Amino acid sequence: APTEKVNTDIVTLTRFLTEEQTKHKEATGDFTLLCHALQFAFKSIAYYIRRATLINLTGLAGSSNTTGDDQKKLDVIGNDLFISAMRSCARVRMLVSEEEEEVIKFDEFPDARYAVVCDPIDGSSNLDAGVSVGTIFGIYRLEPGAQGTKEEILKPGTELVASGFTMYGASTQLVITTKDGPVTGFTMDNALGEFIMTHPDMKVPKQRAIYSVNEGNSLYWEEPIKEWVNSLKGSESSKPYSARYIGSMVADAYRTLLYGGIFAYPADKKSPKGKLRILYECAPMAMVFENAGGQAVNSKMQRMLEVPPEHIHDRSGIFLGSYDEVQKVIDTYNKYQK
Ligand code: P6P
Repeated sequence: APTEKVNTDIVTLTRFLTEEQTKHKEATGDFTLLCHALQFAFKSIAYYIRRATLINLTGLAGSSNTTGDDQKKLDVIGNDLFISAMRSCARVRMLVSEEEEEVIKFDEFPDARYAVVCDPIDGSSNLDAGVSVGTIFGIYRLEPGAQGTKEEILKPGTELVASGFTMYGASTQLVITTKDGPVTGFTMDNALGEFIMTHPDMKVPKQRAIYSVNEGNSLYWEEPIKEWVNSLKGSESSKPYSARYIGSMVADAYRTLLYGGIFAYPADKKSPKGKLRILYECAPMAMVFENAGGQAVNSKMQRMLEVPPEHIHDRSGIFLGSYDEVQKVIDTYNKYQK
């Protein structure tokens, strides 16, 4: 009897990283070891999030982070897991985390050549409601002799060597890209405990009538943004767009990457610098979307990847998604610049 067609040539993240390393003759393997530590951090965070309700980890941890948000126990655990994973691979010189006011320097590894920026559990305010949350990360290469000072990490996203995110949703999805490289998606197989390549060479659709923005802020928006959003609501000659807003950046970004459309968190009169962070939210996501054929700009319509942060928790407005959809915002904004 014919045997069931079984794919015996499964590409795991581990195999993908090995294949990537062999493409670079000069590679020392440091980046690969760093990515294995990242992989373990994602697996452990996924494990705790999946069990959070069961072991009642969804309450408040009684402490608050640098920005004063109520810190959930899982925020603390996610941050601690991430820090120990980055320290243990001995390939990271310094780490910037959304949960840490200052840079974390790993002085025990003075010759380590990488810096990592991360938001260990972005969207954590949604955790109790069971909404998908995620980890966003970026990897920079430091100059030889770097001391791990905060000035060394205040770089624009154009200097990222890799970035991506892991979404803890119905399944655990990892999206990763390298500078000028393709965007690759992996899905966690819980039985194997492995990330399996499921989305090779991801491309964001060139256009899609979906917009994702918190219209509760529209009172504070600048005129061009109000006009742009209103233009999406249809007229005699154009069908209205669909509105989709989860309120968790990784979930909104992942849907936008797969289906197309635009995600926006504009800077506004209430938050003149915007809400989302340049280093560990805007820049890593911008590189993913540019490498997938999309665009990412800030509230002045500057290319997001060229905007360096003034300090490690610096914020920015952001418009991210299908090339043509971001272009619509740019074109509307430019009408006001004459
Ligand atoms: P708002 C979650 O708190 C977060 O940092 C992002 O994940 C998300 O995109 C944004 O803030 C949601 O902000 O103001 O719409 O609730």
